[in-house]
Amino acid sequence: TSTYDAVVVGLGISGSAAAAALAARGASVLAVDAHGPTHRYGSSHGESRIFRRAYWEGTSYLPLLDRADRMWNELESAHGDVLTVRTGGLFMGDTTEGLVELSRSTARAGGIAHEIWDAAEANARFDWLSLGPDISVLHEPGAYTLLADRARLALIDAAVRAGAAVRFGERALAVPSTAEGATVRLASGETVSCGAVVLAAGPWSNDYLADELPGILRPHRVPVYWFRTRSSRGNEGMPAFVYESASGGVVYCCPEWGRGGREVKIGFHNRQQAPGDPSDPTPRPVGSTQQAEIAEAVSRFLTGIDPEPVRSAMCFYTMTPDGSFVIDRVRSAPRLVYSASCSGHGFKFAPAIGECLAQLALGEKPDIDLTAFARARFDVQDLSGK
Ligand code: PYC
Repeated sequence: TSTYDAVVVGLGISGSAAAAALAARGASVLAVDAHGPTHRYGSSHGESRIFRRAYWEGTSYLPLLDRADRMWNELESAHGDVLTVRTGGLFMGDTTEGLVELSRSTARAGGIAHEIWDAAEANARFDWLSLGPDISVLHEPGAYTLLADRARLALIDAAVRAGAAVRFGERALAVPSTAEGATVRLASGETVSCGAVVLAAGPWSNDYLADELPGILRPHRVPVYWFRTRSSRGNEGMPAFVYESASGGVVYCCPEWGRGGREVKIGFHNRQQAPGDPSDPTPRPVGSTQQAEIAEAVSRFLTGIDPEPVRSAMCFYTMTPDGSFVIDRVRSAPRLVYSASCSGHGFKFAPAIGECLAQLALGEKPDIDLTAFARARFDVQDLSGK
């Protein structure tokens, strides 16, 4: 039996970051993923993600965001290749309440540089935008786009350079643990012993944590679309953005760096699709009603974008009841630590979450207070549906 200080289960963005953080601390690490290095069945694949700090979801995320921001920059310098594109970000919506007002309140509380524009000003600055007069805009110049696949591979690279062993196509079947350590039974037949297990299994988290988080984690398949810009300048100068319409739809957009700089990725952030079963990785075609809905949203305010999507894909959002994260230790098995789900907005936090997981696994107190993300907040609710 091989022995490690820690085994990481899942090499999505959080597990990759945890493996890098553990190895950087000198721990011996094995990290496994059931699929290949660039598989597209989970939640971490694709070209781009938004990094933003004027977080409408609340100020409790700011310490993790600040730390993640610093760590993305350090990773990019150490890796020596482009991992971020400095696009800035626009957050748009109804003037009186909602996403813009909440983003503004976090920006003020966190001292985050921002400007508030009216629709006419935003429309004048960006010829692809045609906002109605009731829409206000928060511009966060420091927001950016993360090159998602590259960033994840850079973390895996950092983990390997620091001594981590990484295995793809290797499923962890079970993770029994004691007070002193844990065992990981692998599908290849090997059993590995370790001081702690980091569970970062994204939509597969219920395979390991169903007793710890009964009924709490709900994986949903969410469609993502790519559209072409109409301008000969492509997506040059386009910020990442999120738009909340009065009817409640929240649409996000990332300019895509590759494919000649002509495409943008767009999707609904808050539309819950049918729950999805991550044990079946067969790609699902996106339904025509869903395509029509997103095309309608695009044609409403994005006059510089052709409303016919050129491609689509599926991604998993693993939702918790409050749309936040769960980062904790298993109550009855403290040698098992986890980041179980990020409700569709966790990618940007990954280096900071990975560092917290590494600290928990090594028995240290995380530098960042994780109380807001603790499992205990669900104790008063019976979510099991039994
Ligand atoms: O957190 O900004 C975000 C986001 C956009 C799409 C999915 N998550």
